[in-house]
Amino acid sequence: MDLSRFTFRLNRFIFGLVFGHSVKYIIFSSFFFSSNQQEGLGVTSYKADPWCARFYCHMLYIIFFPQMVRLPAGTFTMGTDKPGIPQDGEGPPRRVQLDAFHMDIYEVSNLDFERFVTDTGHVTEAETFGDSFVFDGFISEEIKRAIDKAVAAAPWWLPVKGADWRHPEGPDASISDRMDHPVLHVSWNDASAYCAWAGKRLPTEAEWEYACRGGLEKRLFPWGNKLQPKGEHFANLWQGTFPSNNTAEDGYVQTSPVDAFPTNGYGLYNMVGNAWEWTSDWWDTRHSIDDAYNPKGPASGTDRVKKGGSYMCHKSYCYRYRCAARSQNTPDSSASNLGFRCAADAAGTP
Ligand SMILES: [Ca+2]
Ligand SMILES: [Ca+2]
Repeated sequence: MDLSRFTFRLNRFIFGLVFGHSVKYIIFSSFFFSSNQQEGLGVTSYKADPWCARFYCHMLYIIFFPQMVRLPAGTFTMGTDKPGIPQDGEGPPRRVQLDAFHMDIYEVSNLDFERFVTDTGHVTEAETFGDSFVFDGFISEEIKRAIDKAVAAAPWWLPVKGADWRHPEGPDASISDRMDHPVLHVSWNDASAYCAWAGKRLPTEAEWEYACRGGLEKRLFPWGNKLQPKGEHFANLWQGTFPSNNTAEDGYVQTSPVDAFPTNGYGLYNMVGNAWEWTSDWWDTRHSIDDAYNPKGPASGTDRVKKGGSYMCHKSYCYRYRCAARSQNTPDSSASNLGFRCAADAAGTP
């Protein structure tokens, strides 16, 4: 463990003792700098306001709760020669070289997204369309009675009127006790708008997979090849029988806080499981086996790539909580298990 990661964890531990988990978010985010303008990586510009203390509080926040890590330049094997789901285009394996870049440590949380919406007035596509897809096991009977259509290939997905990021299971749901959970029901377009506001961008699929692997080469998961080392859970997935029985042995029936479960070797949380994460690439299942340098995916397409699987993934039907695994949705799609995190260029670094 390097010094910066040790300091980060020590600081989190001390503040965890002083402040409750959600209280620290309220104190450091909502109150002190809820009106701050973000530029660059969110630390470079501040609105003039009478709260000059905000500047120092923001700096403290950045020091004690850093939001991004710098991943070193490197070459890695993207994809796999042992695809779990071959039709997804998990192979062939190919050598990919990347420049250094920054990656969000956490999935973007409801609290993060609320700051964005407060600052910009952004209306998500789910809100514009008036509905979004929700797993039927989480929908109240009252709302379920009003739904008359489902997805033939996946009947557990139901379009729920009034489901959006503030109401993940429908209009009678709330996120008030889930502000540190990943934001859901955000389309690729919404996610791109958030990252642009934060002075960032969505990661390419190659960057996401490189980040997922955490410095390990040709492993299934961010932490190695064994799903549960020493019987411990390293990600928020589905235990039991999908879709009828969720035993939640990992502690969570639905999403978990964005800082739950151990980090990978790059200090990143929940790269697999919890919420699916959008990437900037267009979807295609055919890949060149040639070596690539900072690849950005196909020039065009109809769907965007998402990575990492979610709290709904079980090996029996969605063995996609592996770094090489991938899936896709149209850029205006949203659902109750799909979120994102942002990346940024590391200017001046090789
Ligand atoms: Ca779970
Ligand atoms: Ca995730």
